[in-house]
Amino acid sequence: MVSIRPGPVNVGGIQTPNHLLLAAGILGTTGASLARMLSYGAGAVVTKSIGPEPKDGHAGPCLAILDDGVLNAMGLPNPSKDFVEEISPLKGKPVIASIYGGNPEEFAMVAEWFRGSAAAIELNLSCPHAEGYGAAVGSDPHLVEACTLAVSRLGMPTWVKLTPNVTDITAIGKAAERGGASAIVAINTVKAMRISTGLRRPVLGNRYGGLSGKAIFPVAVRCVYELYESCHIPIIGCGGVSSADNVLEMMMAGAVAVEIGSAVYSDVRVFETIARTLYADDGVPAHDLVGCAHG
Ligand code: RRO
Repeated sequence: MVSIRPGPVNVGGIQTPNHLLLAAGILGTTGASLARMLSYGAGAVVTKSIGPEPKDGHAGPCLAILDDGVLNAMGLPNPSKDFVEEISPLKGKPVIASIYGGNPEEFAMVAEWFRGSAAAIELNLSCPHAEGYGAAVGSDPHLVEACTLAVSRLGMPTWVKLTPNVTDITAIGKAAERGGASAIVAINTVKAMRISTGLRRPVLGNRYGGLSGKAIFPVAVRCVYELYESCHIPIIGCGGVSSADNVLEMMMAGAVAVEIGSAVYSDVRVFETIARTLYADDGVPAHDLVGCAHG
């Protein structure tokens, strides 16, 4: 397996010590858990998504652990503006605030709360089960462009996390680019469901949820590959990454870095585990690999 030379990386307008970032929604609800993931080798950490009003989330069950993935319908639970104080001790660290809103004004308002405390903003335009939010907004290129512009014009590095649950993800990526995004994050979870044959009912309280983990890695690679062919801004690969070889594959598809989520459930030190095989002082520069699978 090829190795990468270690060293600082510029990821969508922020400096990180490596290519391995913590994805939104995993251990991102407290400043302490985010600090812990940084101390365990995450190059940057993304918070749980924060919105304009506090939200309790969907009725349970909210999570189902499957053979090759995780199905969730948390329902955007978050404390809204109070979360700003939660991450204030991490000021100056590579913390990215994931935010959601129902329109450009709400996105701009929530992003503004994090000015000075977050290194970048990640727009959640992709949660698959949030009425009026997430993919409900992020499937419309005009809304994606407008929401992205409302945040990018504030002057903070602006990442846009895309849904795979659309016919043409490149149309959404290009809309984010037109809106001034510094980077695209691909992908959020894949809309999915399971039914308990014993209970004859859907497993999740919300019936539908989002699938993450190893099962969606090929979908994520396909989306990164397509976006690389159509967009000119950096792409951060996300979805089922769980090994150093997965990181290389994402880079070859076109990702400059990756976000890791579900793999943290089975190895809380997955960043160090992956880094041990991914990096070597005599490795190749990462930029030699980014997009190299394109002909
Ligand atoms: O909170 C959730 O249910 C959730 C979010 Br915000 C998201 O972006 N993706 C997902 O699968 N679940």
